[in-house]
Amino acid sequence: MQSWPDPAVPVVPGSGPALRLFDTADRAVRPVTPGPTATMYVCGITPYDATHLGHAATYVTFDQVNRVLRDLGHEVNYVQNVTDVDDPLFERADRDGVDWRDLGRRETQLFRDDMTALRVLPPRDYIGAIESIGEVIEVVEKLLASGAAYVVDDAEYPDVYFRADATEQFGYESGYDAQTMATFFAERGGDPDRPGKRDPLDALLWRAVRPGEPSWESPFGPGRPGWHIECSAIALNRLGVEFDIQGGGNDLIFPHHEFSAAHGEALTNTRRFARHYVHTGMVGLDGEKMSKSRGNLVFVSVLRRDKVDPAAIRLALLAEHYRADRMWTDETLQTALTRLGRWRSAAASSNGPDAAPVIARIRQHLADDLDTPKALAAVDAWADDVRQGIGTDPDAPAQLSAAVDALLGIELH
Ligand code: 5CA
Ligand code: ZN
Repeated sequence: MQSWPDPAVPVVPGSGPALRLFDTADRAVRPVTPGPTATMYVCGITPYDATHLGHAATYVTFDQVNRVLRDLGHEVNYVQNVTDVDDPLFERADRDGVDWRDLGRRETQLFRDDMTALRVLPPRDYIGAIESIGEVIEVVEKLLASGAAYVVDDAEYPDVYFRADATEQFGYESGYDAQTMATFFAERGGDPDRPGKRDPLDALLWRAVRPGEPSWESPFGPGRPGWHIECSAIALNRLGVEFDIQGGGNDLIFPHHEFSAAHGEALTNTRRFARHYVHTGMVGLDGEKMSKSRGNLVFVSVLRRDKVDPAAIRLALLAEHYRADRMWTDETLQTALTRLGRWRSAAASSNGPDAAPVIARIRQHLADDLDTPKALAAVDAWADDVRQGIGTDPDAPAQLSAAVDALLGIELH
């Protein structure tokens, strides 16, 4: 699929400390240690209700990771998918009397426009599920051949499943106990009661065609891919195993990322699909997680239509730590608008205090598990000084603007 336009990123003189991020699997903040090219896979949208502020928060977070890695001199090979074949998409298309492919295309385009407005750097490879069906078929064949997968004994619907016990280390990514796994599996798209499965936790790899559902031919019969194998195949084929960062919201910790990892490890006979599993907290509205099923959504496109500056939306999303579950309120946006105004007037001043120590602080806080609240506070303090007439460096406003653009994705002029 087409990605979206790449905004120019200013080069900031100097360099910051190495990036450390919380790893879900190890339950600790650890250094990210990529080679010259860092590799990152972030789970993309299911295109039927894009882009709400929860999505935006997640993609802005990984954009921060991308920006910090680039600032450290790495190339970033960033891959993202689009789940453009899935039940919720079909259901929405049915409800609205539109073709599910058209709905997917329209919502994906809206998402690209929103990401562009938020100055999120595009993935190098942006891959739809439809485009990757050949890749999925290939890996499902391998999993069947190795015994990691099996066909259920059902003449009508011979679905293919992955054995949860195919890898020894299964469960390491989430660290959840059996009860928690069972609960989340049932809540998040799993089918524990499907007759014929060997273990209630076994995950769907290939769904045999049902009447009225789209399907593709395969050596194991016509059907369509399961969810986890889509991300597994797309990541594996572009980044290889033990890529640097697997990302998404914390609602994907289990079963999605556990199984994506297990599929990848079973396919390659390795023990660790990604070196870091990074998860964002959930953004909510009115006391509840923002989700399509609850319908309590605030859309980036609606805010943009109401002429809200996208830089303020981004700043609002960066105001709290990415791992915190948090609520979006009118005040969140108001605070960001005020802050953006202050930063912009300071950036437009003819002089200010030396920018170098502020830039060093921004880098230091971002490297510390993306501590954006502290990074933003460092810019606030500089802007306050400018307002009070402290500082006489005529280059400081332009230097700080360039750093805020490169490191935080916020344009100040
Ligand atoms: N297509 C799958 C991933 S392969 C999917 O989860 N799609 S999604 O449209 O439901 O979500 C897209 C991304 O936004 C995922 O990383 C998800 O974890 C994240 N996300 C969804 N809701 C929220 C929320 N309320 N707050 C923060 N992130 C969210
Ligand atoms: Zn995914």
